[in-house]
Amino acid sequence: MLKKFKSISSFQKKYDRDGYYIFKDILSNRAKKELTSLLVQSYSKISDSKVRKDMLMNFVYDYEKNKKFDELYAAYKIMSNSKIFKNIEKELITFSHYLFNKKYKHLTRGFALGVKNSKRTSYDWHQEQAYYQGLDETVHYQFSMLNKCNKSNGTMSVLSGSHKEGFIRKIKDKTLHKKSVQILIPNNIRKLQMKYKEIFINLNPEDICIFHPNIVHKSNPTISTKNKTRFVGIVRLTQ
Ligand SMILES: O=C(O)CCC(=O)C(=O)O
Ligand SMILES: [Fe+2]
Repeated sequence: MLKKFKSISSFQKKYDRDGYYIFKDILSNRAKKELTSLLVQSYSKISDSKVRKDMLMNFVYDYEKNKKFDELYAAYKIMSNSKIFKNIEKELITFSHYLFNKKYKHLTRGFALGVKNSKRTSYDWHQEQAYYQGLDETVHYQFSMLNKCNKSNGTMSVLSGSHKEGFIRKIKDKTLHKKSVQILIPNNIRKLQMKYKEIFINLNPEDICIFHPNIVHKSNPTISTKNKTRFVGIVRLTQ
């Protein structure tokens, strides 16, 4: 799934400084193909007819628009429990050991959806640590499952260096409704936005981003009229 690890000399310094790092060209062609076919298969399972690759973005956009949230969640479960996700997770466990010289294990697996004109699956500013309180030294990975991720299709952005704030305990729950993602936004977010630079995480389909549990980050609205949906795989590990 992952290409052979090259020595990544710039990693530690940049990760410590910025709170995130993008490993370029690390996901194998096989993994990329399997992730795309997983999307095709999973959405076909919840649909009456086969969903082709070129239909995926519009398919999810239409389901979201028609509030078919339970069906979308069913596809989400299929994907999170798939062999390909488990394999990528397994390799990221080995990879994390290589990076930090510490042992890691499964925390969660899944993916984030960004859908045009919908806020339901979109995260406002948050630290991952807010969702995993009590767990120390988690690591978080994100990778594209289909297309490039950039500002135009609402890729996540980070406040570079904000992990140095440590865990911010004063947070507000701004969750929209029962079937939307939980939003835990730091009370001092305006201050943080002034203090740290916002960076958009641009990912090619073969890249993987790692980020620190305390980096402040968020989803962004989809601007593109062509690429209406963004699919990003997520693997979270703990020690
Ligand atoms: O990519 C996104 O929309 C945000 C995802 C996120 O918050 C995460 O991966 O922890
Ligand atoms: Fe997050």
